Amino acid sequence: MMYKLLSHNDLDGVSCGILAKLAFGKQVNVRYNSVGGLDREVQWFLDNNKDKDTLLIITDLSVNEENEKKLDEYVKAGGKVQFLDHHKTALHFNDYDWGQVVVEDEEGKLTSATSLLYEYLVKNDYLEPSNGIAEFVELVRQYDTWEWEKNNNLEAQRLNALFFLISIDEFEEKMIDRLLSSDHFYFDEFEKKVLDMEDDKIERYIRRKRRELVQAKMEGLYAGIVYAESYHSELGNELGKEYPHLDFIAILNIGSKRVGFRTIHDHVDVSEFAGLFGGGGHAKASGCTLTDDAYNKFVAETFPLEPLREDAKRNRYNLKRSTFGSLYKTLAEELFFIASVDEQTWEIEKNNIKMDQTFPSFEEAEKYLKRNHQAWLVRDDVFVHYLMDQLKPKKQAE
Ligand SMILES: [Mn+2]
Repeated sequence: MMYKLLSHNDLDGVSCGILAKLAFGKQVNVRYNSVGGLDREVQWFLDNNKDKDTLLIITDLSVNEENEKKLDEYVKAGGKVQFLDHHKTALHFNDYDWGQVVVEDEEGKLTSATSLLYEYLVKNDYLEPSNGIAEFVELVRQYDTWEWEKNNNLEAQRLNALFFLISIDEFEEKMIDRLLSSDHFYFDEFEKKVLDMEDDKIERYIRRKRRELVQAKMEGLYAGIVYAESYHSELGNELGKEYPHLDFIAILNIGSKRVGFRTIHDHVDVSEFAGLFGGGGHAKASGCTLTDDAYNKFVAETFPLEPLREDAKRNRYNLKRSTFGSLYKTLAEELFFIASVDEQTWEIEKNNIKMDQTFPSFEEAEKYLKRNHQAWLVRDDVFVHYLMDQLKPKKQAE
C-alpha cells in the first residue's frame, strides 16, 4: 500500500506531514499546499491514480465542489480517500464516509488537523503513540486554535516561530529525529538562542505596527487595519489586546493580495466576517483574498486615515479608572475627561461640558470615546495642566 498526504503549508498542516512520515516512512508521499493550491494537486492525483492503489489523505485544507464530487466518485469506484479537517466551513464533508470534520472533540476541546490525524493514525494502528509525539501534537493544537494565548503556552508560540525560521524540509527532519529519539518534546540549545533573538525581533516589529494601525467601521463592527507581511498571529493578538475597543484586527498583505482577520473577543466570529468577502476560517482567525470589493474597503477607503494614537504608558497620575478622573485627547484637539459618580455610573466631560450619556463602567465610557472619537490617554504633563486650569477662577461671562 502507498500513501499520499496533501496538507496545508502552515505549522498544523506540516505537522500532519511529520506524523504521516513517522507512521508510513518511505511509503508516503507528502505535498504541502497553499489554500489556493490544493485543488490542482487533487486533480493531478485523480488523473494519475487510475489503479487506485494509494490511500489519499487530505488534511487541514478543503477541496472545491468539483473535486468534492470527483473524490466521491473515485471512492465509489474503489478508490481510498480520507479527508480530515477541523474548519467549520468544511463540516459538510461529514456527509461522506471518507470525510471527517471535527471542530471540537467530545470534551469540548478545539481540534487541529494534527490532533485529528494523530488520533486517526493511532486508532488504525498506523502509528505507535508516544509521550513525545503527544506533547508535540498538543503544542501544535494549542497554537493553531489560539489556546496557547489563553494558557500563556509560550512553547507553542515558539514552535511556530521555529517553523518560520527554518525551511519546511529542515523542520520536518528535526522534528522527526526528535520524536523518534526522545520521550519528551524539547528545543535544543541552539534553537533556544535563536528563538530568544526572534522574540526580541517580533516585539520590535509589533511596537512599530502599533503606531500604524488605523480604525474603521465595517459592517457594523469596529476594525483596526494594519499592513504586515509577517507574524500575523502575534500581531493580531497584541494589537487586539492593546485596543480592546476594536472588534477585530485586519492584517493586509498586499504582496499576496490577502487580508487576514484576528479577534481576541468571543462576541465576534471573524470567519463570518470573512465570509462576506468570499473568505473563511475560524471564529478567532480567518482571511479572504483582496478582491476588488475587499481592496476598496480595506485599502482604498482606509488609506487616507490617520493612525490611532497610543495611550500614554508611563503615567503616574493620569491613569485609567482613577478616582481623580482620566483625561483623553483627540486629533481634533478635543479634551475628554472620564470620571465616576459612583461605581456604576461614569460620566464624560467634553471640553469641560458634561455629556448627557452616562456609562455603567469605566471600560464602557472609554470604549465609547475610542470608538467614536479615537481618543487616547494623554501624558501626565497635559493632565496636570488641565487640572490646574480647572482650579483657576473662571472668567466672568460678561
Ligand atoms: Mn489547522
